[in-house]
Amino acid sequence: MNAVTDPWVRHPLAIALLEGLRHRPRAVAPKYFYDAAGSALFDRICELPEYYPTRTETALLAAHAHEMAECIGPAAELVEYGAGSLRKIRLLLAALQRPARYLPIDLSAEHLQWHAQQLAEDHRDLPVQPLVADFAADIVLPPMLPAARRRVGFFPGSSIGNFTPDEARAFLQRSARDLRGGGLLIGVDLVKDPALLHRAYNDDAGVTAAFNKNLLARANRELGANFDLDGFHHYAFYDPVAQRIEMHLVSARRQVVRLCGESFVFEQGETLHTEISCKYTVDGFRSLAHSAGWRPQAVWVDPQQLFSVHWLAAQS
Ligand code: AVI
Repeated sequence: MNAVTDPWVRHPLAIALLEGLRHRPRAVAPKYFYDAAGSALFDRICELPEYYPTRTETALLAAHAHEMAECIGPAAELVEYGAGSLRKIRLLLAALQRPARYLPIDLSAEHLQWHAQQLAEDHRDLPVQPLVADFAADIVLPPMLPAARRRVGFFPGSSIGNFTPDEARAFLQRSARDLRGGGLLIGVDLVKDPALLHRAYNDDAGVTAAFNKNLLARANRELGANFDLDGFHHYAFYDPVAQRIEMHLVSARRQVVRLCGESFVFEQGETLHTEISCKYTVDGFRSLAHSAGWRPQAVWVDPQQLFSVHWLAAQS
């Protein structure tokens, strides 16, 4: 089909999937998991007994919110990257002095608008301005409000792990530029026993599998593709050398999938790589942040050393 008449030419998921399926090994970026259904599945993952990051980070935020608020300072404008369901910011807001504005950024428009409205209703004095944007690339933030003293980023959940270390450095460089004069409070999952990591991405209830397959379900819903969800297996493993989880969809048999007018053959066992989730040591993350132009300062780690929250100060 010609590029001008191709109806999919402006659909980001179509562009990413077509590109990802044409190349070997086949891969697509994890940001495409998050339509409304994917965001809801991710919320369920966060509640799973096997998925320790959410409850561990939430406990760190709850226990140290006042120390974190001291680092952030009064009258700060908060920019949350990948805000999701806006749960963790509530713990910080309870401790912050006169926050000037809250700018949650997410790709999932519906999910973001709904949760932003709920939060605004619970914090009537706080201007809440949601931004539907992809922070994997440059974003344009509105000018700072006159009442704001500094701009501070909040990036919880170890979503930084879904970038390769090079992409993570590029994100940290962009955020250092956007948040100049302020800081970044960021959650980072730690290197640990591979068995514990394996369980976190292979839960008994199959929610992570459904989240992974939602990518295919989304292609069927939005692009009229004909992926057979039972024809692909969820496959997630920890690579202790690369210190990362890899998540794949593995074809259960030889099959042909139609997508946007093109046919794609999947051999039995062929994979579509859907996500990486990099794990860091505390020192490894601090040196990555330093190399991106931040000054790493306080770090909070739980007693079992599962998860870390870092306060990075921007160069002024
Ligand atoms: C959003 N992100 C940090 C999650 C993670 O752990 O990498 C996404 C996820 N994938 C499977 N389970 C959770």
